Amino acid sequence: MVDVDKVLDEAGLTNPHVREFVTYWAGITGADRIEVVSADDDARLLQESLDAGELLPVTGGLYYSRSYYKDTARSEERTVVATSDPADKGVYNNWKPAEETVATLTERMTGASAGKTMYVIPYLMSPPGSPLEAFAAGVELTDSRPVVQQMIRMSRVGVDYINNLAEPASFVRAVHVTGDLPNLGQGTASDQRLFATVADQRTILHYGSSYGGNALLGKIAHGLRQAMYDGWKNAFLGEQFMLLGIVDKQTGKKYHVAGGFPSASGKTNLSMTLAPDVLGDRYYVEFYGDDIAWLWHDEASGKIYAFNPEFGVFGVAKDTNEATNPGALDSIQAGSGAIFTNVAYNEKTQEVWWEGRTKHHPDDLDGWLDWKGERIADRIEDELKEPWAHPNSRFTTTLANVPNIAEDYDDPRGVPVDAIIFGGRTRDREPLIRAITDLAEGVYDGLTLGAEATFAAEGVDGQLRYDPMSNRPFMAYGEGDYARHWLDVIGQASDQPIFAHVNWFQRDPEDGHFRWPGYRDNLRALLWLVQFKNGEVKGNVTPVGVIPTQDELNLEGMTISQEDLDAILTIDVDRWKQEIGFREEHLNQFDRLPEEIWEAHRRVAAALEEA
Ligand code: GTP
Ligand code: SPV
Ligand code: MN
Repeated sequence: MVDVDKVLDEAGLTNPHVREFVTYWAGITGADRIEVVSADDDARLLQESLDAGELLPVTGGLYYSRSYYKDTARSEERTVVATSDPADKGVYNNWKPAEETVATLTERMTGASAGKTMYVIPYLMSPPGSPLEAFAAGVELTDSRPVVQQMIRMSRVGVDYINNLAEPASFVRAVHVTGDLPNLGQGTASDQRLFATVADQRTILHYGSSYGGNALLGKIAHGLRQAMYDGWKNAFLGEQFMLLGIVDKQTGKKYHVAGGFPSASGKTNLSMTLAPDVLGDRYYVEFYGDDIAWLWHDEASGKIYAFNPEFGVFGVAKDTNEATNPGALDSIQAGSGAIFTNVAYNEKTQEVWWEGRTKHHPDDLDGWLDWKGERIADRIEDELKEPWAHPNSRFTTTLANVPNIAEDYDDPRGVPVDAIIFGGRTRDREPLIRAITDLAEGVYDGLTLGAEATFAAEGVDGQLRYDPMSNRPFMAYGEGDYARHWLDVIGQASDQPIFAHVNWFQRDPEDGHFRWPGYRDNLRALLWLVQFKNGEVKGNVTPVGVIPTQDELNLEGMTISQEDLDAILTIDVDRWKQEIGFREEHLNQFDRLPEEIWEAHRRVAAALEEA
């Protein structure tokens, strides 16, 4: 049995509630050793992982890891939110009673870390000193060293964050036990994995994975699911949002845009975007966050404020290259300390590669291993077309490595939000951008965000589904209550953000090409939105919002066919009428959906009938 007190004393971990929590779970999991970590331990832990072969070296002081081949994405089916109030059950949160969930997980975790080290990671999901700091402290226990290295990049890690809490007992208790990955029955009827956020106990228990979204508990489980629940009870919003600033050098003004796009649908790309060359003299984009934002009403200014609770980026590798996202490449260059997961790796040259990194894969196959560790040169005919990297392969790097990081990204006061945008992968119907000026219609738009699912979750790629506010996989409570909470939080602001719906993914039904070039050009749509909010352009009023006219959208230096432009700046009324029927079914599933949302729905439906 480990002498827990001795380890905690030596680490200077004094918070008695944390000590009690660590002692309890050390007993359950049966770990052989306990180690308290801080960000300063990073170099030593990396060396230990290299020595143990858990990490492989990448040229330039970077790192490579491979996760078990059945463990490469979030598992939505195995993820639950548990509370002791059945009224918290929603359509998407996989609600379970707290007591039985804790009992099941305690049983699965019993003795499951035997022979391993249990790392104690005290962390903070917030810039220190923020108004929401009371909800940001947590302690993750994990039996995986690579999880520690990732957490050190993704959150602020050190004992001081939990020793000096205003309320010493108020921290998220997060336990991660990897389990015996080859014997968990992933995807079968006897799947042993279970990922639970016991929201009303502020406890997170995840068993059976070492992949990011399932294992970095500060990020998705705390930063999103738990924050969403805490926000409901404490007047803030925890959302899967990117957060960026647009600086207009000519006027000296700065605008902040928060945006919810489903997983692997462009948040990282947009928040790191470079202005198109022709607009670069006047505008630039500043990065605040690419995956999570917490939003609240700031009484002093009457505005909605936001910050990014994370400390790093866990970005999709696929298609990241000099043209699509030079900022991301910059953030993972030599010296950044970045960690790659499940991309292709060359064991001789220690290089990495993923689909879309370059137009063609490297010609010389010598030394290249695919994401499963199999030699590419040995592939038989049938396997040649298979990707080298997993489609959900990722890179992990700290915010400070992002070249367009905003100077005030760490400011605990956050930044005022001028616009909230929603968007997903939608091959038809959704125009490039439609602005929405009414709060209820904006919230209604978020609730009815429909998109094609991606490889960020197991087994659902390409499927069309509704994804409220892009939070479907992270929903903590019922959708009707969630809508009410959104109306209440944003409704408090006297100076409210404008809403908009964007779509970079409309396709030509004939040959499937994207009608809008996307990436850097997406800034053009956001600039129009800012101008519209400022009253500088009027747009075309349609039943589903205001769309830019072709003259208003700045298309200088850009190539797009007239046919594509026409398609993305118009509304297909018949297709939208059909959509209204689907939305009605979708919204009808939700208990206690506010009347304001139904009114918004009926207003849009009636306007379409008249169109
Ligand atoms: P999560 O980290 O899973 O929450 O994803 P994310 O929303 O941050 O997604 P990300 O920005 O990493 O983009 C995922 C994929 O979408 C990448 O393969 C991008 O290349 C692609 N993508 C991003 N923006 C655009 C765009 O404007 N047009 C097109 N066609 N693809 C895009
Ligand atoms: C997502 O899937 O939305 C992510 C990555 O941001 S993960 O950490 O895997 O959830
Ligand atoms: Mn995400």
